[in-house]
Amino acid sequence: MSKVVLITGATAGFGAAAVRRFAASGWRVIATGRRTERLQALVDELGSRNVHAAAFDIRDTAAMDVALDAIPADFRDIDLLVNNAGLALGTLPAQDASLDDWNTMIATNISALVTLTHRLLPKLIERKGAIINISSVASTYPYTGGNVYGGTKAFVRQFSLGLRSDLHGTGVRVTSIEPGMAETEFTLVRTHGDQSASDKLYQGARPMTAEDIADTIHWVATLPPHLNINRLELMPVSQSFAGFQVDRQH
Ligand code: NDP
Ligand code: 8X3
Repeated sequence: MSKVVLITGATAGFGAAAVRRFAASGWRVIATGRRTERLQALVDELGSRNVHAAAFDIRDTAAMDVALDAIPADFRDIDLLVNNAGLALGTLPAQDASLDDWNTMIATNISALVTLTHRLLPKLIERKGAIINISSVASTYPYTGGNVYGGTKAFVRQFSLGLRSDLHGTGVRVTSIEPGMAETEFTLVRTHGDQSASDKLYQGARPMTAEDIADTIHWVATLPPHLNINRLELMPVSQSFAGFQVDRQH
């Protein structure tokens, strides 16, 4: 019987590419996200024997539980959880940022991720499975306007390392993948729908692609079971680090 992966945030970007990558190598995939029509398009493209669509807002724990209870028998033995759903909202410095945006990021990137992980841990332990969490380079390198987004991704990285420790002896593997700039709908969402801002950021920058990250997730997941990648940071060649800033006015 082929393995089963549950991928959150499967309606776009890394998640949609990961659904295709895992389905192509024979995994059965539970694809989640809010946009039902996009999930259905994946089922139509890849087949209902290979993909089960579970549409819910990941911040809604009751809806999550209904969706988990409705997973068909063929997809219930989950071997891998890919916690990918997430978002950045806004690029303003903390003093000008929206508190609603901050709370949405915390609810999605942290609270929903830990809730789903908690729900699936018994099954993942039973299966000697794996968890791959999508963090970000923003978890390590601060930048102006990254405030709460970077904080949520630092949580994801540290939670991943903590899980490794707690799951010692269970055979469950845990990885934090920390990508830099990749062209997806990420910037469109971050700018509240400003397509020109998104196009401008990626234009000429040779960003990573969703497929680059999907291949990386798939590679981590298919390593021999005695190997654990703890953290994996990757960037496009065109992106690197900037220096500190110094204020000479005050
Ligand atoms: P996209 O915006 O293309 O995809 C985000 C996915 O998250 C969508 O499928 C969306 O589904 C889902 N999602 C967001 N909010 C919710 C919600 N409330 N309930 C259910 N699903 C939700 O972005 P990426 O593919 O780029 O991002 C994937 C992950 O990678 C995120 O965690 C992001 O922070 C991280 N990341 C992205 C980088 C980049 O440069 N692109 C770099 C580093 C990390 P829907 O809207 O249908 O619900
Ligand atoms: C997304 C990468 O550099 O925009 O997590 O924060 S970055």
